Amino acid sequence: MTERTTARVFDALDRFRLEVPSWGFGNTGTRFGVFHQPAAASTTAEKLADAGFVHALTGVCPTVALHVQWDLQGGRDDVATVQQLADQAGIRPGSINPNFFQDQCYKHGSFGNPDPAIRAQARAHGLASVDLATRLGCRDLSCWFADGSNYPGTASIRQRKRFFEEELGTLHDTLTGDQRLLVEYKPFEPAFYHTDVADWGMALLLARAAGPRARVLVDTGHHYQSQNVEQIVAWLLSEQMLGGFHFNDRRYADDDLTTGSIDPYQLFRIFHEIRVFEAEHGGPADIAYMIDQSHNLKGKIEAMVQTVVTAQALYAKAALVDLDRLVAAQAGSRLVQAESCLQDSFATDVRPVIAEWRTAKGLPADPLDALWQSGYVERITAERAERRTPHSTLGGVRS
Ligand code: RM4
Ligand code: MN
Ligand code: MN
Repeated sequence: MTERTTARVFDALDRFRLEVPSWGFGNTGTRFGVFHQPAAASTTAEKLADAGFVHALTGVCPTVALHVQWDLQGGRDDVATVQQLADQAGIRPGSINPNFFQDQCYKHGSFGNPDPAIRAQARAHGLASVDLATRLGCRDLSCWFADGSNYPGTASIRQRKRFFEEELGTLHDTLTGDQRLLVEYKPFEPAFYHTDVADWGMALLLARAAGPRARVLVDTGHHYQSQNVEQIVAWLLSEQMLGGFHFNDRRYADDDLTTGSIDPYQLFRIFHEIRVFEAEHGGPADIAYMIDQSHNLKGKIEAMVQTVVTAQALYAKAALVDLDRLVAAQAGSRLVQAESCLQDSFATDVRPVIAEWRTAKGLPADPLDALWQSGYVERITAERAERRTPHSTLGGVRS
């Protein structure tokens, strides 16, 4: 590796930070069952401790996404404790994820619900979530809506769109400082006929209607098969509307598998689009990189560290693309030369230089190996085995 490539990778890794989800450390599964892991976290304290350990091993995960439903059930009363637990774990609260989907009242939707009383309930929860974000010093409110319908004719699609515009606007207007409202989309599940925020176009229009602090959140698993996700990313960048990501991989639907496990080239291509945009704009894009995964079979912490290491490698590979050569090849329609720019970088083994970067930062050169050597999982397994109560999310279903 030349000095120039090493410098590029070092530069890229210096900038790249990833947020881990608190819910990725608890017992979660599929709609068919949850295989309980004795080391899984069952309290917010345990989730934050595990997230802190991931940060200690990798050095790039200083924040943890919190779910109001699972981590801040006591609302304001929980703020001091959560803050203190995060301090102890050496991390900070990151994005705040309100619950617009799990309560019984949301059977027919939250912001899209035809019943004004339920919309008001969802509104109050949204506003309370912004208040929690403010108290915890969090920037992003990440909103995902399960809203939709299962049968044709059962819901007024345009009326629900209007309700969403109104409610998101109200939520948006309570944001302060540099806070942002992130609107996540998902094509189906739990709704199977129509979903109110089904794709990036709908999320974009709703975010625009909400106000200038709203952006789109791209969950990489929330697309139809074979959809070109990097094109969506490129378009959102060009519209200045890309707010962040939920990374995970998938083979079929919203599988929430570890990032890069099925199609690492896709995440590389996404990172490439971002890098080209940043190169053209002469500075970093304002993007929150977050993980949204559910590890049913792999060890929770192991899967999280593996995800971080994989994402870093793909980000570093994307930083190696020779943009001058690429631009020239594109301009001359030299297709194979242009394509090779991407493929050469993707094929480069960046692991040694990433290990060097980690060592230079005083981090373990191989975070997964450091995890295996640390005895951490064995220790928490013993500590947690006794007082285990299964943590069930989405009633056992996680998506
Ligand atoms: C959704 C989506 C959201 C997550 C919920 C629980 O599929 O990915 O980000 O909060 O699941
Ligand atoms: Mn998500
Ligand atoms: Mn999902």
